[in-house]
Amino acid sequence: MIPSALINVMVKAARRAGRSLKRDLGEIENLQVSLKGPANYVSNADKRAEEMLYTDLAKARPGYGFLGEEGGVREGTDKSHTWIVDPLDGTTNFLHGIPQFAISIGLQRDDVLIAGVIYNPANDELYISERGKGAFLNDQRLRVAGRKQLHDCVIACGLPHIGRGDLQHGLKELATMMPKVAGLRRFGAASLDLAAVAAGRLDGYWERDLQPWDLAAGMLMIREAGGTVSGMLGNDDPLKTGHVICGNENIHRELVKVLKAVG
Ligand code: 2AM
Ligand code: CA
Repeated sequence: MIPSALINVMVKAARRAGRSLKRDLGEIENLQVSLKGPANYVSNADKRAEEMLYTDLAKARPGYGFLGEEGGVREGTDKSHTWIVDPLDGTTNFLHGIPQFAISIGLQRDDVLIAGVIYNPANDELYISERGKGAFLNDQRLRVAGRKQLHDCVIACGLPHIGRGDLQHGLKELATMMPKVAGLRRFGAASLDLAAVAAGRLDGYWERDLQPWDLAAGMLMIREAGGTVSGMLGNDDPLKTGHVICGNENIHRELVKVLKAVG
C-alpha cells in the first residue's frame, strides 16, 4: 500500500512523539510523576508527547479540531474534522517499564472514523488504517482471525482496577468467560489490544469504561481488517458508551452473547 498524504502526516507525528516516549522510558526512574487521582497518573512524558502531536497535526492540517487525553478539546475552524488522540495509551505499563504502550491517533470526518495510526515505539510496531483502504502492520495487510468457536480462541479483556470500574461485575465476567475460551489475556493498553485483534493475533477483546482516544484508531483498524466492533449491546457505538467488544463476526457475536448473559 502506498500511504496517502494524510497517513504520512499521522505516521510522522506518531514517530516523533514515539521517539520522545522512548527516551522517557529509558529514564523512567527520573520521570516526574504527578498524581491526578488514584491509579490515574499523568506523567510529563504524555503531556509532552501530546503537545508534539498537536503541533505536528495542526501544522499539517490547520483548522482540524483536536481531542486529546491530556488537553481535552481544542476547537478548530474546520468543524467536520477532529483528531482523537491518546499520546500514551497503557500509561501504567509505561510507568512500570513494560513495553506495551502506544500512541493512538484517530481522525473523524463528520462523525465517521476515516483514518487511524497506532504506534508502539518500544518495538517499533506501526499500525495504519484508512477507511475503505484496509489496515496494515508495518506494511503487511491485516485480516482478523478466522476461528469460529470460542473454545479455540485467545481473548483479551480489560479489568477494573483501583478507583475505577465495578469489581464484582468484572469478576463475574471473568468467571463466566474463563471456562469458555482457550486463553484469557490482559495486556493493559486498549489501542494495542484492538490492533492485535485486527492483526489476528487475538481472536477477540472486550473492555469497559474506556475513552474515545483509547478506541478511535483501533476501531477503524478492526473494521478495515474485516472484523466487527460494538459496545456491549452488539450494535451500539463504543465511542458513545465507552464499552467495547470485538472480533470476527462470529466471535463478536459469541462474546456479546456471553457478556449479555452476565448482565
Ligand atoms: P491509559 O493508559 O491511556 O489510561 C487499561 O485498562 C486501558 O484502559 C488502557 O488503555 C488505559 O488507557 C485505559 N483507560 C481509560 N481510562 C482510564 C482511566 N481513567 N484509568 C486508567 N486507565 C484508563
Ligand atoms: Ca488510553
